[in-house]
Amino acid sequence: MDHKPGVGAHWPGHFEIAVVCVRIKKQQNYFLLGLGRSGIATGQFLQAQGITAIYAWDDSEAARAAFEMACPSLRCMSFRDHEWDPKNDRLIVSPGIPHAHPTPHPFLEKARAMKMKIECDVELFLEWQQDKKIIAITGTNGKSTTTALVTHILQQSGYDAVMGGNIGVPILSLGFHDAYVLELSSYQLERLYTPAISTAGILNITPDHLARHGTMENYRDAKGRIFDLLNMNGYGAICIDDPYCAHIAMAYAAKNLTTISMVQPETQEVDLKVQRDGEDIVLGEKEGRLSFTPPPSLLGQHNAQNISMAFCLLVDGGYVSSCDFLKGVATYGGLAHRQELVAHLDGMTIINDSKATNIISAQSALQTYDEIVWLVGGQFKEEACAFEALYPVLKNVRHLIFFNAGDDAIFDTLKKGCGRDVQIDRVQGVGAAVKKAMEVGRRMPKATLLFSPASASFDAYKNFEERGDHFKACVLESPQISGEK
Ligand code: UMA
Ligand code: ADP
Repeated sequence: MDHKPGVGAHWPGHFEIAVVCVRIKKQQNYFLLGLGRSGIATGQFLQAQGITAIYAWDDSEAARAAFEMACPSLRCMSFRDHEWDPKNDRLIVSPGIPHAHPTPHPFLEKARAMKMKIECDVELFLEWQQDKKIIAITGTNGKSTTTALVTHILQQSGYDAVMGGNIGVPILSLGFHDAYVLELSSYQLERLYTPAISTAGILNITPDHLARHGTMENYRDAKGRIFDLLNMNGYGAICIDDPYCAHIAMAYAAKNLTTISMVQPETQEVDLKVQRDGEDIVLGEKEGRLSFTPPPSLLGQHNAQNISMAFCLLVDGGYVSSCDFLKGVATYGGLAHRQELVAHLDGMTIINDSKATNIISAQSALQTYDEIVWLVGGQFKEEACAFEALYPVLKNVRHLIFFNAGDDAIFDTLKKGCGRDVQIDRVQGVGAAVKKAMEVGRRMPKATLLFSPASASFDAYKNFEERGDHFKACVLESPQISGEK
């Protein structure tokens, strides 16, 4: 175990820069495409490394202006006429800008034709901090929860640990620390090359982001790349309960991997079996098994998966003892917008699960509660027939409030899956849905008002955070609750 005291200083002006500069190649030209959060952090980081050959572009004028404000000595310029030189030019691209599907960005199409490698900000981080403890987590659902949980346990156990990446904090903005916990998306993973990760985990893989990856196989392979990025002594863990993860576990059998399962497959050997005993979680077999009650912030079968992954990464990975692990789990407070408790009122429990941006994440919320008033709607990503996957958990729903005017096929599919005793309403928008839910929830003896939209938020909001904040504001401003928070 490595419990070094924190260095405690951020990179600008700190003496370690002299050491790390060796790794960030100064003689190269850096081209930054996409100047959102990660693009700005990359510009600032490269400047702090003493690099001057930085060229930046974003298709949005507002983003270019914000970048020039954040990096005053840099000016944006289009790369349209640039002739790429793979030896001397590096192309650092925002994770969200496509290079293949659905339509490649024109600069990237040209760059690829000239054999340019497409990298992202995390690649610079892996080169820069390759001697540090780096724990990386991916999966379709549960990445942020597991990343935050792992970071919390490390911090509680005395580590100078920080988290970043897809969780919303550009990793290059974090400065020097002893341990980094990285949430990695498939968008980032396919732009990473340096094997510098100490410990890596894949939680689950279900259909998502198919527009960007083209096929499910491409999406799966992008996720699997996390194990290519393990360093020489690297260790990984993977939950093999879906066919895509089972495939990856086989493909990377030569690596030092622990397999996890919650469904006890008979056909495949697993290293860590996870079971439920009522509310309790039981990790492992009879001998050496660990049994504990999760805190209210980690209820449900899906969180048992997240906790068991954290266990493998931290305890099997040699970072903390089982005892410190349990202490950390017990004090984990949860993240906003992931089955977040908003209020208890008149017997109602009100939950904000705005981060449920696909069917499987909503499914995990629907199976966690009962007597549910379910608020569902937004920019659906999946076809109507895919919503049939929710039929088994609709038994927990007493009242369904569908808040889209369109999407008749999805509405009809959900309606068909609800029992005869389920009330169904259709309204327009989150505000109207909250109003209706508060009315019906109060008349029920013990309702859970569950805002778990099973959709992206981009129809009406900038992101899922803004949507969740709007939901919470509607709840807190409703006549039933204002004045008695
Ligand atoms: N842009 C162009 N041309 C294009 C498309 C985009 O110039 O054709 C520009 C946009 O104008 C924008 C920039 O590219 O200024 C990209 O902005 P962004 O919001 O996509 O990127 P960042 O702000 O750098 O955020 C990225 C991640 N975004 C995506 O992967 C889409 C963030 O993940 C991440 O938290 C952040 O880096 C810090 O590491 C967000 C996300 O939605 C949360 N991730 C997806 C998910 O979780 O499902 C994968
Ligand atoms: P991600 O970062 O992968 O999107 P989050 O931890 O933010 O994952 O959770 C997103 C949504 O998925 C939330 O609605 C949450 O309740 C649900 N969820 C969390 N963990 C899992 C899991 N292991 N399997 C399925 N759904 C999950």
